[in-house]
Amino acid sequence: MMREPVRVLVGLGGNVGDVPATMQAALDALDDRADCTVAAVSPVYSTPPWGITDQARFLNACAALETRLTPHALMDVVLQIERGAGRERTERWGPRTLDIDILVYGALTVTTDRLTIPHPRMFDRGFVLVPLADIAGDRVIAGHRIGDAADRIDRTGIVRTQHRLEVPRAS
Ligand code: A4P
Ligand code: MG
Repeated sequence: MMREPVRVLVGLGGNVGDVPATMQAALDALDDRADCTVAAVSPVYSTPPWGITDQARFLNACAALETRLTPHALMDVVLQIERGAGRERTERWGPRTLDIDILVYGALTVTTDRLTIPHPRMFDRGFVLVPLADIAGDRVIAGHRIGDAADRIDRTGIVRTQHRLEVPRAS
């Protein structure tokens, strides 16, 4: 069945290993699929750890995708990519090579055991909102304009890095 592509926003984060390389590999893997294209990628930010603060700083970025995958199929793909990056689930909010959160899926609201979209904690987090505003500042999610939410959020310790992620080229 052919579905119309949907614009999806994802957050990428990690604090173990060569995180920019892991993020780029994840974007390439998503883009290699016939049912998914990477449309935009934010700069990479260095961010203080949130939740469990006694761990290394994170690198965070956001990307926009165009995909025909359903939300749950995309979640399966994301989990597979996280596993491929050597992600081991130990503690919630703990250290990780790569975490990919589905922040927004078109205008859809999803609330199942496995998936909550829009991501329930995205508006509490500078490490999500700051990079997201770079690629989707004018998007309105649940009544909040991303750019305005990013302007209001605490950005203590959040700094833009020189790491550059590339939008995979069409081939
Ligand atoms: N899940 C439900 N909804 C979603 C969604 N919209 N996107 C489920 C992705 N996953 C979703 O996630 C647990 C399960 O959530 C998934 O299997 C999926 O079925 P997880 O990745 O195993 O657990 P987690 O990431 O440890 O927990 P959680 O609550 O997702 O944590 P977050 O929110 O991802 O936070 N500090 C900084 N500076 N930067 C970070 O990137 N990340 C975390 C993790 C903590 N502190 C951080 C950062
Ligand atoms: Mg997660």
